[in-house]
Amino acid sequence: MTHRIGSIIFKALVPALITGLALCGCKTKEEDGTAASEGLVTVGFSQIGAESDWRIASSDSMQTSLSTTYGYNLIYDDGQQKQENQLLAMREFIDQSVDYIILDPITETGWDATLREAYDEGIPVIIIDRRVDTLDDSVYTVWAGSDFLLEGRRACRWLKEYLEHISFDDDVNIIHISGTTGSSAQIGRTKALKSAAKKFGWNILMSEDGDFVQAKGREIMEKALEEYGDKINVVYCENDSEAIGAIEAIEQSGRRVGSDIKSGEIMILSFDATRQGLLLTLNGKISVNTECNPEYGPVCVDIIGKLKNASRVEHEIYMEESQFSAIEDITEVEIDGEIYPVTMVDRELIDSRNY
Ligand code: GYE
Repeated sequence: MTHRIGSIIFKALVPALITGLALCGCKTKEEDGTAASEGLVTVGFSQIGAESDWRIASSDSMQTSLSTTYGYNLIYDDGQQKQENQLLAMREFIDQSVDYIILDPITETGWDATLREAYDEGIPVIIIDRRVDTLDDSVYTVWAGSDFLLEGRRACRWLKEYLEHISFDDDVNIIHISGTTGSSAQIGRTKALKSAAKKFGWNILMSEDGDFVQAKGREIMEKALEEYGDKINVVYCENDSEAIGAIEAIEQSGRRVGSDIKSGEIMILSFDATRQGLLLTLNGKISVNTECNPEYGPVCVDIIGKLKNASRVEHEIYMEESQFSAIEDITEVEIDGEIYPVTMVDRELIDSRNY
């Protein structure tokens, strides 16, 4: 009975409510999507996808920092590894007149028109992690990310120091599993390897795009082992996910992974330094792991805070990064006169890793 009365009252009220809304020209909550976000800062975030542990860590960081608890309404869009999806997401953010747009661009080119639209609409765009290559840099407000070329140079310099340390005088034969072609992380890390190989006379036997994905890392390594077998002594993986795949393939083939390349082990170099990558570094399967910091949430909060207060924000912000190894002989690397320490990985460090 109670239920029936309630339902009658409801039926009577609905048309009145609809008429009321129509008369005042108001939109329903569903129509404008803002009622739940009133008083919050609305941020549209176009993420690349979920290809690696690093990427998942970066999404987590953003979702934690830009949550309603801290005054944000985060509209998260997963681009599923496609630039066209990211462009669509950006257009939607512009149509919704969000307060800020955050973009992690899959590749560097192709963003000019959409960024210009956001600029013309007065929506500040924060680019994180990878860079955009635009005709005019003022179409985005700020870029915060890593120095990928420096990361690559640190990795290659470590290898050079290590080879000297063990007096390795055989050929250095490298399999290069690169990241997504055209992404800043790939461009920088690959450039560093190519120029080090040229300078130090290392051979790059094979160079293939592993898309930052474990399965592709494994596939490329299987192919490399078939083609080059015992010749291979070093694998340069552009992230931990690819390294994990490469290690699986090497071990499956009966070869050993490790830094003793004089005795036939295959040495792995990797990037990111995720918890899994650090575990493999601690047990010697990854010889050196050059860190790439995925914790963009707090960085974005800081930037938005400054923009809201009209404080000065740098146009480029670099993330702080380290380099990890369990090989105690190399304690630092020098690049352009600058000394970069190599941190010894231990359990405590791994336990304190969030990702
Ligand atoms: O190294 C890789 C990820 O752009 C720095 O993308 C990022 C890279 C990272 O999928 O794991």
